[in-house]
Amino acid sequence: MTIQTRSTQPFSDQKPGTSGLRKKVSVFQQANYLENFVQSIFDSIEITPNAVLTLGGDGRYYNKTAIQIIIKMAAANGFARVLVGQNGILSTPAASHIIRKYKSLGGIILSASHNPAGPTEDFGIKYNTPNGGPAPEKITEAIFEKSKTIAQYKIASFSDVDIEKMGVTHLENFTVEVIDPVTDYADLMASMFDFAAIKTLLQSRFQLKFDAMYAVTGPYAKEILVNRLGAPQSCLMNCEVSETFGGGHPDPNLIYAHDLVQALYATKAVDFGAASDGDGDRNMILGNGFFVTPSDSLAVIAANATLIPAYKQGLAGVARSMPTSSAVDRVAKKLNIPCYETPTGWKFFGNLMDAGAVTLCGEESFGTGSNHVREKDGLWAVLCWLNIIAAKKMSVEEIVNNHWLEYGRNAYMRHDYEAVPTEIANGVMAHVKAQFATLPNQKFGKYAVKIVDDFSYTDPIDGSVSTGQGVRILFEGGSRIVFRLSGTGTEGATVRQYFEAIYDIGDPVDTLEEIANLIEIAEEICELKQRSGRTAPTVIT
Ligand code: G16
Repeated sequence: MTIQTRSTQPFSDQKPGTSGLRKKVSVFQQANYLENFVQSIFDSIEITPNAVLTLGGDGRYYNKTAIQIIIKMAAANGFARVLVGQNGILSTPAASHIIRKYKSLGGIILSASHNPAGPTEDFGIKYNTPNGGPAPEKITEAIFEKSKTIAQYKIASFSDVDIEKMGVTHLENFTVEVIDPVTDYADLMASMFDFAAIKTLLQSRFQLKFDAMYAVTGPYAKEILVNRLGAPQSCLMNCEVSETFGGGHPDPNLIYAHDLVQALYATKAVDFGAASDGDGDRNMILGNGFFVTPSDSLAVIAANATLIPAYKQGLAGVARSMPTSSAVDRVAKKLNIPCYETPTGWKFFGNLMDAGAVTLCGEESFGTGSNHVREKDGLWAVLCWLNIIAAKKMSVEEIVNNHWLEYGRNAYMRHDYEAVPTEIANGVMAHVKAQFATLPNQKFGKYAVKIVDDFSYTDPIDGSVSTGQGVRILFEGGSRIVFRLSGTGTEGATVRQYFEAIYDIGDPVDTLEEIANLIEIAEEICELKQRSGRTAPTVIT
């Protein structure tokens, strides 16, 4: 094979966000754009002899083109072997598992997660380290620095590798192995959960619906839920992977997973519903006519973890991102285990899991996971719930209501204002920060501000510090408002507002009123509607 060194010019916009580099497909299609970023990754790591690269994505438009380019660049940059999912498919949690299982030097995952797919929509790329998790900030910063000065990249010339057929292609001392994307992951799930109990549940009158939103989890759900657990084929909704995700927005929430919501709210027949996102790491859990907030889902899984074979010895600790409600903190307190509060971004959980400090982690943004991989894991969360339901023999609603009776309740809501012009969004955040000196002790009706800060985090394992991770306004009694700019949007800025109201055991509960009060106070403090001219959030979850 011939290796070419091609000249290139840097692009100024290759700073990885919360979860890698996400841009419109047309941006990635610019000459050398993808190549520059991939070379910047390869220049930021040490490629050892015999190094293996895991490669795959969520099946969205441009995946296959990108995979052929990356295979050729991996060959030119000294990798010995690339493991690529058949048809370029690997869900994010499955990629994490493959990286770990086959001791890869790292992985490249091609996905823009829950963002829509297609020629005019989004594409994304991120690098995961040998632990299977997203690269930590010191590596993503190094990649960004390299991208600013890159002058050349290396690429091998050979014909495209057939990634539709499983098998091995040898190109001199470089090998490409096209692997089954599902089996290893399905085997891992079978080793963790009580499949016999779940099988009995699914073969009873219990009805399940799983919505893959035309994205990557379709084949995984089919293998696990239908082939291995015996659920009827009719439990699968939108399970054919399409390059455009069926023209939809594969974000598993009450707005975008409307087919599933309809199935669970329109009839009494369906007991349990779940959806996953573009790359299979997010999840939404529904009971009949009942929505489980992601924060509550994490708390319920933590409280019942010992019912699941993989966690029967108990949990080492738990972690949640800062904007996630503190429902899981209550469980940790009762179990007498540590609970860590990290910035938004799954990468912050990696060190804690590697050090054995935590077993379960979760985020309000529909992400839940454990130390079985180093990514959040949508189908794993679905299996946690099925295992817990099978063991407790209760409905989703009963499980959550009993949880609130035992631990108290954290009412929660998030408002997203998407595609806000960047200067306006920055102005809103600056306006809030300008009030840091005056807000403490200020009263908004019955709500007295206790603490205001811009969240910063010192990693307890390696001591690295991350600042500017979101503004927290904490009221006497524990209610909170958080303001953050999203790190995953691809158009303008997304401003997120998070609201949490605390009810202790026995408190009278009026979640709607408390959250409505916090929403009003938030606008008074940040003036987002006033400054942007928006009248309502784009998405409410
Ligand atoms: C990514 C990260 C998550 C984060 C989410 C939202 O998820 O992995 O940790 O919570 O983005 O981040 P932001 O609020 O900055 O938009 P995914 O599923 O998009 O990879």
